[in-house]
Amino acid sequence: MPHQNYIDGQWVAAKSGQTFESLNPATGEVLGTVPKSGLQDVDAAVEAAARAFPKWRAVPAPRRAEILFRAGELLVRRKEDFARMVTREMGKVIVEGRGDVQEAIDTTYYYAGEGRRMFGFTTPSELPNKAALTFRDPIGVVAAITPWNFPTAIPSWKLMPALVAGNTVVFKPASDTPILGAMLVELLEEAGLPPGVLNLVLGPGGVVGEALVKHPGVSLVSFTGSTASGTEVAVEAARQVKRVALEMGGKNAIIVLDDADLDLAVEGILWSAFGTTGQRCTAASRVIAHQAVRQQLLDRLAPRAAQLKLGNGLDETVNVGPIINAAQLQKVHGYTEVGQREGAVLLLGGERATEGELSRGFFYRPTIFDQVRPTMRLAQEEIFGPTLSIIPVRSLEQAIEVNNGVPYGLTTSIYTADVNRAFQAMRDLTTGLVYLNAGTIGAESHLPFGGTRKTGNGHREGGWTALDIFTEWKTVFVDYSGRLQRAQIDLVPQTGENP
Ligand code: UN1
Repeated sequence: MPHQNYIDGQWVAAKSGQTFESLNPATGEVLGTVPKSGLQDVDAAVEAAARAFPKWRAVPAPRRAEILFRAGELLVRRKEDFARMVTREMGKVIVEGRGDVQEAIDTTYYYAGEGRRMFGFTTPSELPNKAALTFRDPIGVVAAITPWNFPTAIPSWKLMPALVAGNTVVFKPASDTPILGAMLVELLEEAGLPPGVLNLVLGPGGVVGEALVKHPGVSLVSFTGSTASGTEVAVEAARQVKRVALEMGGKNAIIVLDDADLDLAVEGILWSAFGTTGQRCTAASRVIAHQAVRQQLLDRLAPRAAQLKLGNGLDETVNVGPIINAAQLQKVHGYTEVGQREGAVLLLGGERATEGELSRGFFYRPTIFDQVRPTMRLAQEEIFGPTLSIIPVRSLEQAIEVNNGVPYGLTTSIYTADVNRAFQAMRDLTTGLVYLNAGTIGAESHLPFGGTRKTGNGHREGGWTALDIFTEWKTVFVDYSGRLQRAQIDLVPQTGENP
């Protein structure tokens, strides 16, 4: 089935007529052909979004929200179809495919609800007979540039708050998961979005993404992807004083203290390190283990990791799906070589899995390195694959220092039964998310999501905080005194009488 761009309410091919294929990373199967768009397609989409903006911003937010509620209902009904496509196009196992879609459903309903909230503030004025109030205004045309690892959830984090707030959008999904991008747009069209309000341009990030970021008609770029690409986005956006919200890399850790419930910690580590084949910004790629329990932990963890079943995620018995593509597989294996060169001890995996059907896909064995030092590249750089480093430490303080001593700051987990140490950790861990006695993944759509340091640029997606990305404050003063009143100058005496 050919998929197309969606511009100004029409499904259209790329102006150049060029196409590319979307592949199943588990099997190599061609899932469909999609437009390989260029600058002209981006121009047409941005122009359509700009034309639609004045009308869309004038629609009352509760009415905009009704379209989102309908989209949420449609997604509930089609959850299984979407989930199966998530598994086929992205590779994650089917339970996680369902989770991805559920997160999009939750997010869609949440922002539909915002249509009847989007609270502003009112506050007293310093002058009599004067009111002060604030409104959230939409910003304009939003470019939503999204990654392949959560092909429905992450687009929903951007599209839903942007739309409910009255912006119009040009959506550029990752070129590894274009069909899911098109499916999501089809669903929103069916839910009733007017032409031009949401536009889809498929194609490579280096062309389409870059053109969107550079386009003077785009007022806000919301980007999730690598820190390298996000930095380019920020530099270009700065030149044009565009609003920009970035969600980028992670190097998340699970801290296991000497009083931890080790069985519970093992479950959290397996899920966080090898779930989604480690391809989450929230994946755990470090375990910072107290020396007193490190060996016991490894004795329980390694055999369990070795038993994880690799394969096509549509098979419900499979635990770990493929890596997204050949380049990522190469990168992940490159880090195995880096770790060995740096002198870390390879305990498990470290190679491609090619037996039987696996040879058709990009499979890599769950990999564990022990005796990793915090300064090694293995312990500092984002890998985005099923590679876990065990870093021994001797105290909570050292664990916190190691945790915080990386360029990223998305999520941390700590296993301990000691309430004093738990609160100390909550205070001193400098990541955007912290989990107590749970792994590093599991963020919920109605709470702020984002990270410190090079993980982001200070914004938080999810929850009410995403509205700060997709709106700007307008402060309004209403003077109903009928005379000139000068702020800061006409000081009213505290007796209550006007001067
Ligand atoms: C991501 O890793 O890119 O907490 C997003 C989680 C998910 C979202 C992850 N709810 O892992």
